[in-house]
Amino acid sequence: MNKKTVKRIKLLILLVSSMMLAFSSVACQKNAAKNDPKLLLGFSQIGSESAWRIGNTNDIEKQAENYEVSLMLENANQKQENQIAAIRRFIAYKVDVIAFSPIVEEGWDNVLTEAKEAGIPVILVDRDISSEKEGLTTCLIGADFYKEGVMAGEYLIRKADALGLEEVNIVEITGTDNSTPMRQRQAGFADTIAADSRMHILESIDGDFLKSRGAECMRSLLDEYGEEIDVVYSHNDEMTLGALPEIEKAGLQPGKDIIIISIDGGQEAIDVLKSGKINCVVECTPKLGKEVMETAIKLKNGEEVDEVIHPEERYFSDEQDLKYVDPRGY
Ligand code: GYE
Repeated sequence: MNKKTVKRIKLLILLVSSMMLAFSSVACQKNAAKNDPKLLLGFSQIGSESAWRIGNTNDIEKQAENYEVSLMLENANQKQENQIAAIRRFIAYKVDVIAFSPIVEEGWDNVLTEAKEAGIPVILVDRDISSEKEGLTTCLIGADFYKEGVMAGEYLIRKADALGLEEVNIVEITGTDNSTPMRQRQAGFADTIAADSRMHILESIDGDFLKSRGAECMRSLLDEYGEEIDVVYSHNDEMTLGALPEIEKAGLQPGKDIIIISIDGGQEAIDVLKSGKINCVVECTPKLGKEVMETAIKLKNGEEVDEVIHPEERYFSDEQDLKYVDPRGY
């Protein structure tokens, strides 16, 4: 090899190695961008029992995308044990923040203590927990269910006045036993009608927020009380939509022979309200995703968050002009 060739080979080696270096640094940068720590949020959803719940899941997914949050979403199919297992997986995975909608209020102390010990903040979405222990969760983002019950009760008092009713016999189809919306929708309604001596609750029966259970409950209530029933107060649209055909099968007209009051305000219930078979629907919005993402980001950054965030809610009823109700989106 002459000197020239050796020089050329050296140059080539230099060129190739510098190209390799440049290439690997680009690769490195790419990798860094890919692993750029996005907030990792574990969310345990209750299930898919209602249009409300499906709307809530969709909104959380949509807002996670908007806020560029990596979402680990787990659906518990209506079982508390599945939610507990999901939260344990989130802890093992070392997510930045855990959010969950507790199906019932009791029974979370152990798993939430584990989350606390792992230093992972927990956001309650939609429903609350009940615990003797302090500091297991950071905040609650969900509706004021007590106020929803109050709105339902106030509507009924106005309706009874308008119709000049002297006795008002009510049957109540309640949501999942021991869940926050069940407890508070019941309490808000009961407290509101308590001072009105016309009002009597004949029976409260557990419909578990399910359409099929709403139908079953209505059949058994009709068997028991028949035409004595003046009002059905149902804790969600799904159960209401299950109950209505049963009332019709019994030869009664919902909305006329029986006053129907529902909660959620999904599109299907609003359409039925417009047709006159439901009298009042109290709104409960499932669109909690934006607040959840903003709160999770604050928690990751170690910022203060509000302890309770309640969305604004209203009611729709046969006292109003319903022509201009916006599409509900759930
Ligand atoms: O009303 C019902 C759903 O927790 C507010 O759960 C929620 C309730 C909602 O299944 O439809």
